[in-house]
Amino acid sequence: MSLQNVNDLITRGKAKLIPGAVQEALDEGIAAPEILDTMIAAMDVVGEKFKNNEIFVPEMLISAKAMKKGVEVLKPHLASGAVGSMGKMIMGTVAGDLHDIGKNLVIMMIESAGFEVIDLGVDVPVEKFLSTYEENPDTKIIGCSALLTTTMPALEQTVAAINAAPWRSKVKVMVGGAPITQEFADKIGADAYTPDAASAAKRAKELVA
Ligand code: B1M
Repeated sequence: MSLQNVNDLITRGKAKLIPGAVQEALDEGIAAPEILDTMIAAMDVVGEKFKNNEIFVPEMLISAKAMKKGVEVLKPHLASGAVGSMGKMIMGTVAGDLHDIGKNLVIMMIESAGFEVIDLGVDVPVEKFLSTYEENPDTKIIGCSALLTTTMPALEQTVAAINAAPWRSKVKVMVGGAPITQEFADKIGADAYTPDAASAAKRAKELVA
């Protein structure tokens, strides 16, 4: 019942009501990852409705706001590690792409796995990934997110620029985002691809082990 409520409030973009609903689900003993899965599934419904012209960008945006409010309540229940002990990671959504919910979830799980994350935000130009590494040469991993098929080329260009950098052998490159596949990651020369935030954190730990 409360999971259904969480789902409804995300799809309807009820940012003010969602924290209470998420808290209610937690109080009922529903595990935080299960609540998060419900929220992600709700965003998929939003995406489908957008694709079918049943809703438009503003509705997608208010659902995104609701999702963010819900994640704030879940965060302490999902993330728990000692931040920084595994080293530094740089994360950003590639140029031309404004989607950040997935990136933020990946950051949350990676921080929880013990990394200190430098979040470059969204619409990050290639040069910014490079200059941030050069300012932080102790960085172990650079992570790039892309949510649009139209920004897959920007992901490819970002990874190509990192691959051409003189310090390439000192850092690992992770990529992800809904349209990205292992095959694409291999093609563009990334070190790792993962489909979701939990597996991203696991893979990050393996990469620096
Ligand atoms: Co946009 N959007 N959107 N959108 N949006 C999608 C992505 C879309 C699939 C919707 C659809 O048509 N069904 C579609 C893309 C189609 C395509 O490319 N084939 C789309 C479109 C078309 C657009 C616009 C072009 C619409 C327009 O303007 N006409 C526009 C583009 C703007 C731009 O970026 N330049 C646009 C805008 C927006 C909003 C700004 C309104 C808003 C984003 C708000 C925000 O992020 N702050 C938005 C939203 C909310 C969505 C949907 C509905 C939800 C995205 C989301 O947050 N998902 C989305 C439909 C969908 O995803 N089902 C859609 C939940 C999130 C947890 O999942 O981001 O996949 P995800 O992240 C996952 C994994 O991918 C992975 O882990 C995460 C957690 O498990 N992952 C990584 C992500 N990064 C990773 C990095 C890693 C590893 C794993 O390693 C480094």
